Amino acid sequence: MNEYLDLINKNIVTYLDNNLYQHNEPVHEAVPVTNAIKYSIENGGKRLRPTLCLLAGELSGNEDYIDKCMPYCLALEFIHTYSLIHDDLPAMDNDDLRRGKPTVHKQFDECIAILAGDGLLNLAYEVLLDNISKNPTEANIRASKIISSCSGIVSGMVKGQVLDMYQASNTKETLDNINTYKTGALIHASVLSGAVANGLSENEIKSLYEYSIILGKAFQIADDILDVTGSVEELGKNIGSDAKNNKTTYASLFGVEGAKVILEELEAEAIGKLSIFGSRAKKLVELTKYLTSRNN
Ligand code: GRG
Repeated sequence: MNEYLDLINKNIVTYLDNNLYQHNEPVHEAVPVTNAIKYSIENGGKRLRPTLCLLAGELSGNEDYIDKCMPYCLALEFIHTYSLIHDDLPAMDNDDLRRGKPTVHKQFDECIAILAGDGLLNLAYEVLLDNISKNPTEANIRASKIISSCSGIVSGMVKGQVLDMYQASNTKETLDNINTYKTGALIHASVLSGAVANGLSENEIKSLYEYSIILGKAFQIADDILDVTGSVEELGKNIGSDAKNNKTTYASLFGVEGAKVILEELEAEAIGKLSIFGSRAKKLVELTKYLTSRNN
């Protein structure tokens, strides 16, 4: 499905080899943390956020869209992986399996897991700033700011995680608000960073903005359904985590079948937002269908 998977994985490994490990080998005190970063990021992960970034960039028709997207791909996957490590901690969702392996705090310890997440977050900003210093364009500054605000406390993923940890009520409105920030914001940043960095028109960016908001919502609903119906083998993480943590989800509010109907409607709505791109958006349409019908 994902023609970009190998390319993204190769770039992640090369970046970490060049910027992290060789400076820490063999006796640097931070070796356990770099090992935990390697452990968490190098095996597994669907690389959906980098893929969305590349597919949005590809819409530009630029020959060098991959080069323009790659710093964002790395930053997005670093931030996403840090968020998974921290989300799995005992103070948050307290999970012991992720990407088919023991979570970082189980494999190493809690201190290492916290620091590995912190390290990944900082690496993300190093990549973005390095890119800006090499290519100081308005587009790169704007795309980097989108990633930073979508990851943060005012209107990003950290805000969503706070809302999720302290769910104020179990209504659909509360849930939608949590999902918009916790899951949707980084998906939104993935699509928009690729689009902005590649100079898509404001009209095209607006359509992709609307698309990404709907996609983020659909992605989380698919995740809610899989937490009930999925298998540990396919997901690489424990199922039933939402029920265990008394989380309200689309599956608990509407039942699995009800959530599936809503998901289908959102899929159609999201794809509709891509119509201005015509056949150029074929791959993005395919990815959207995969994301809403995925089993992992
Ligand atoms: C700790 C600040 C902070 C935020 C955590 C990631 C997150 C926010 C919460 C995880 C809870 C969760 C399961 C959210 C659903 C959406 C999601 C992020 C799923 C995992 O992403 P995938 O399926 O995972 O893209 P892979 O492993 O394929 O990268």
